[in-house]
Amino acid sequence: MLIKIPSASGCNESDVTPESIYLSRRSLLGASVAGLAVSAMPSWVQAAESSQYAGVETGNAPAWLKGKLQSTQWQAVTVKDEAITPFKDATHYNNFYEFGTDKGDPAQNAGSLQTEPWSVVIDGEVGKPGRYALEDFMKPYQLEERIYRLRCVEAWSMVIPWLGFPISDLLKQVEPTSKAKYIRFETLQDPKTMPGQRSGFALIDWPYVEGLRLDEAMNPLAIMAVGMYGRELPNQNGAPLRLVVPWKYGFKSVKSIVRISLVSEQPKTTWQSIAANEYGFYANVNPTVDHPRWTQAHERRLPSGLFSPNIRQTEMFNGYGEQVSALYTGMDLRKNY
Ligand SMILES: Nc1nc2c(c(=O)[nH]1)N[C@H]1C(S)=C(S)[C@@H](COP(=O)(O)O)O[C@H]1N2
Ligand SMILES: [Mo]
Repeated sequence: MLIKIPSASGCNESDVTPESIYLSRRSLLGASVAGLAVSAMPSWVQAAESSQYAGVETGNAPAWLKGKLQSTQWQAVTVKDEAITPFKDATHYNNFYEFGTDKGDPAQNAGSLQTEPWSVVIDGEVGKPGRYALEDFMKPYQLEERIYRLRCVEAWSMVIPWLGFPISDLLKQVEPTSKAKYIRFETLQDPKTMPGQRSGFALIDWPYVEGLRLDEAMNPLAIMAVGMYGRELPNQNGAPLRLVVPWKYGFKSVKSIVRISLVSEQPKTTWQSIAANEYGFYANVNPTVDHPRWTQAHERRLPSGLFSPNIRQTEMFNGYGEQVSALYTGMDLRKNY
């Protein structure tokens, strides 16, 4: 479900919104215009330095992002009657093996990550290859808020309000050639600031790599995020730039990206390289295909404790089937897990 909250600027939503989302927002608007009009805009439009969410640690957004936070115009909510995960949990229960393998390690260790200056290389099958300073790379993009479920392959989940822009906007900028069939993303490799790469968590052949088929990347739900909870991304969540693909297991959503390549062959991705029988390239959330060592039928929604485990049924495509199932027509999702 996608809910549109109108912006203050009054610009036409079809100017900035992919059509499929635009349409579902419209049908919803038709149903309850009055109810939606009340919360007219994200609060950071009024007060750019503070978040509308409770318990959010104040950030220190770089200059290029401050302006973008103020002009964030759309809020697409894709969860209904599900609470947003508290900021504290979303930032202290992480997977980011470059900073250690325990859930608390990234929060503890990722302070060493230097996110300014940051540059992004665009290469491969593109008309406009190059290395861009992040502030230049980001110039064309209008930020949107997307409230999405995040389902880890380990069977826990959260609901996170991201700030980002559709990958389809990025693809328009870089101009893929006709040979481009996949998009490949690479995380920073810097053992000086990433202790997990020094200790040589021997399983992983750094840098962390992920990828999507080009049509998956074009789906309006697939975004590149630069913020969450109305502020910049905390380092442990993949600052300054990460992928968010809500219908796939969390490991597809690669963090701290330094290189984006358009390629003709399916890229070799990190978890698939480690254990191809457990982690596939597609990694679509699927309650009917179990991990070899545990069930994927249900999940623990964080915060979750001994006395309130907060177990939920896992949904096909993490609840986004209406928007994405057509990408997999005719594919055996048991084989292509
Ligand atoms: N570079 C990199 N990206 C990564 C990971 C990682 O270890 N390294 N872990 C992945 C996994 S398994 C998950 S579930 C999500 C977690 O994102 P979060 O910590 O922001 O919730 O990040 C993904 N991206
Ligand atoms: Mo994960």
